[in-house]
Amino acid sequence: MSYETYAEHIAQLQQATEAALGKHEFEALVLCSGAAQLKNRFDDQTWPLSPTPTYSHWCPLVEPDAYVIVRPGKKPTLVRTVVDDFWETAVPPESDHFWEAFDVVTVGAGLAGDVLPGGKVAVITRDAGQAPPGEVNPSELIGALDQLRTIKTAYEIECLAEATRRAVIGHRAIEKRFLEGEVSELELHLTYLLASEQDDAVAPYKNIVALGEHCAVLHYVAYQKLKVAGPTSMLVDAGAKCQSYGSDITRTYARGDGAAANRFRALIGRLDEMQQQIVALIKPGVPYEDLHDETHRMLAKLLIETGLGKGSVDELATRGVTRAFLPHGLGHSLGVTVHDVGMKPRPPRPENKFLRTTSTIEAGQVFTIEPGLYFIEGLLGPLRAGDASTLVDWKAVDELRPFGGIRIEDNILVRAAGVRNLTREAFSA
Ligand SMILES: [Mn+2]
Repeated sequence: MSYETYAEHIAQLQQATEAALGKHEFEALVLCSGAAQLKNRFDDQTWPLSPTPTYSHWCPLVEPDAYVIVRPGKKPTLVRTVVDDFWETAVPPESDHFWEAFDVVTVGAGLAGDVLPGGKVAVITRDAGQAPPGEVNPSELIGALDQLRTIKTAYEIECLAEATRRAVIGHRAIEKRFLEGEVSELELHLTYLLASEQDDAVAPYKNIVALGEHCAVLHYVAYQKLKVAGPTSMLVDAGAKCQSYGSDITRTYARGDGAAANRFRALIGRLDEMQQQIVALIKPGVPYEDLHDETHRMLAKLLIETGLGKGSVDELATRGVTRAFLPHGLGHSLGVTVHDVGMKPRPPRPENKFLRTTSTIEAGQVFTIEPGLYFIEGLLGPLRAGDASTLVDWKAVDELRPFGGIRIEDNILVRAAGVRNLTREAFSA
């Protein structure tokens, strides 16, 4: 990676940030990486640093007590706090492309205050209790800066594409290990980390690695050591980082023979097709929530065609049947945080309450498309007990329940004409 587009990324950010500072009447902006935080007050260990996202938008350096200072008409300053410490050291940055964009100032412990600007300053930090002087986390300015994060620069797209390629290396390794036979969730999780060259603490989010009925737990991270043999399923939802940018990819697999395993495998194939049909509907101007609604109609059709659902598409989509099989939202923005900001200008309609994305699709956005189909007792139990019970073939549900569920998730860049599917592109390379 050459990161030749980084200078242009900073130039665009500088221009847009100057406009936001002018509008909200600030003379300078201080973005704080954050302070080292104790895991709890009775412990002497600190959490790995996860910097303030607005800081990471400018600077990929992961160090505590670093500051990016933005002032109209001036080259941005990067203040580093360098401490003489023979116990610990920060992970060095993976490349040197960013230093030249800043005037770099190095200070000793606790001395950053000497070089930070005075006047009407906005300070954005994850650690408000340890903030330097200024107006801390002004909400309107944060809203404006969050908006900037929704349309990716060429540099950000390059980082997200690379983060996707890195994750796909892990996905290939975990698929291979799963299909080989007897294996535990813990071993699969570690296989992914090793192949994608990541420590658990620096992955964009904790890997979701589930076998069998655990695939029905949407955020399953309780990796068990128990070795599982024979026909079963695996759901793996795991990403990787490039600079500060993270990918977020899910695949589901089935292993072994038998009527139930074969039926579940066929269902994975159908959901995979459906996911690509949703991606094909993406274009600038379409409200994201419309895609989510269309997903429920497509899922209703899939349930009927695979023998899980009975009745009409309309009944299944409007009487809560599809929402019991697919409770979460269709996707979310990606960037320096895995559920990135700025694409939820209003809450979703009540029946879509977990949808994180309600903005209109625009060129330059990068978001996930991640439909699923799960057998979650807490949602199917009430459905089975209610009026809509006759719309489901419960025998088929009970046959598939040990496989937990399916999710297929890709990372999508919207372009003026069509999309670039960063995930399928990396899998087919
Ligand atoms: Mn996701």
